[in-house]
Amino acid sequence: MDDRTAMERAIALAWRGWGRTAANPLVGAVVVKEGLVVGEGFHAEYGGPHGEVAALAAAGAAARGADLIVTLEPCRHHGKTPPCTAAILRAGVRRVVFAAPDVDPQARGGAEQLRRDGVTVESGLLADEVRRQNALFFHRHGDARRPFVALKLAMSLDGRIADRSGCARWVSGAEAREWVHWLRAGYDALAVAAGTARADDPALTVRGPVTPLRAPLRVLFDRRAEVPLAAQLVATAREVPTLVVVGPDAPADRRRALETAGAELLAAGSYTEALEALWARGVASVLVEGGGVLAGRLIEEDLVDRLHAVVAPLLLGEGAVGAFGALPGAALAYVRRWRVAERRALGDDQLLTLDRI
Ligand code: AOF
Ligand code: ZN
Repeated sequence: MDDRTAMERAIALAWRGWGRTAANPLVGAVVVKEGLVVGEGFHAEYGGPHGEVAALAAAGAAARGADLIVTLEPCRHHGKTPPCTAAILRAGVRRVVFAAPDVDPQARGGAEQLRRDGVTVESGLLADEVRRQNALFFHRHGDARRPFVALKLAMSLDGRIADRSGCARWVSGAEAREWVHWLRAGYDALAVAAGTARADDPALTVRGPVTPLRAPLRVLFDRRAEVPLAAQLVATAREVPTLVVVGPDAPADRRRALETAGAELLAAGSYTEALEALWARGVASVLVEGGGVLAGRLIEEDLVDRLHAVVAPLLLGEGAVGAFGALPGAALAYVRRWRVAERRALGDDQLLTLDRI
């Protein structure tokens, strides 16, 4: 197995930690000796063994003189677990190939350490892919003082998220809907606007292939605090943590009613302010699932880091609900182009994942 194939395998292994590792990164590793895989592993859970350590344990004595291909630079710190650099030395690994350098100030610097100890170290292979895989982790250690914001919209070919009567069940097919549950598992919070809570009455819980280590906080953007108390989000607020972002002049009686129902309230005058408050509360990533007006506003205010468009094979036509609300028109010559991070089929639907450049 060559380095690139091994790194692809390591990236695939790393995804198995999705929903279980936050605030830590997704990390996969493969131990290769004389072209053969002798061990592999991944970081399976926050606080548990790192990907490198899992792979080395699987390889056992075969790791001596072998190459370690790992998605992230090995750590050199004593955190929840001992340094990976020490485990690598102890195992007798000859060469380490990692994709992206670590950015955690406590953990970084492992490459330098390993070189000093006589290990051959190479980096950069498939680094962009690993950065995309760990966008939430890198964002957390960046200087934005707000959560990573992803926007997920299931839309028709003509960019509509609901028909002219407001019905959105279902634009996308079963496979795409299962993927959304997988996606939800990796986020600290899941958000919708009040209009969507009223029209679709979503539960915003994770009911898919991955059970997250911690259930995501549900966030409702409801400036006027007008969500019906019978809406699922409010009615189950005692079982699943729910936060309602209201405007500064939301009626006091409505606010009280939401609090009595078990929701946490946050008053904010703008989306930026709301996101900063969420960040301060420990929310480092939010998946926004609609509706179109909220989506348009977040795009307009340049608050979206990643956009997942699930395009279904249908057209909803005139009068149907647009995916980006009243997003102001832009001149083609100046409009932002997004970077394509992923495109693949989800059943009959097409997933297009775009990252903000
Ligand atoms: C992981 N898993 O596979 C690798 C990590 O608190 P600790 O001790 O688990 O350390 C977390 C830091 O270690 C994390 O922020 C990252 O910088 C580094 N590498 N972490 O959880 C792994 N390789
Ligand atoms: Zn480590």
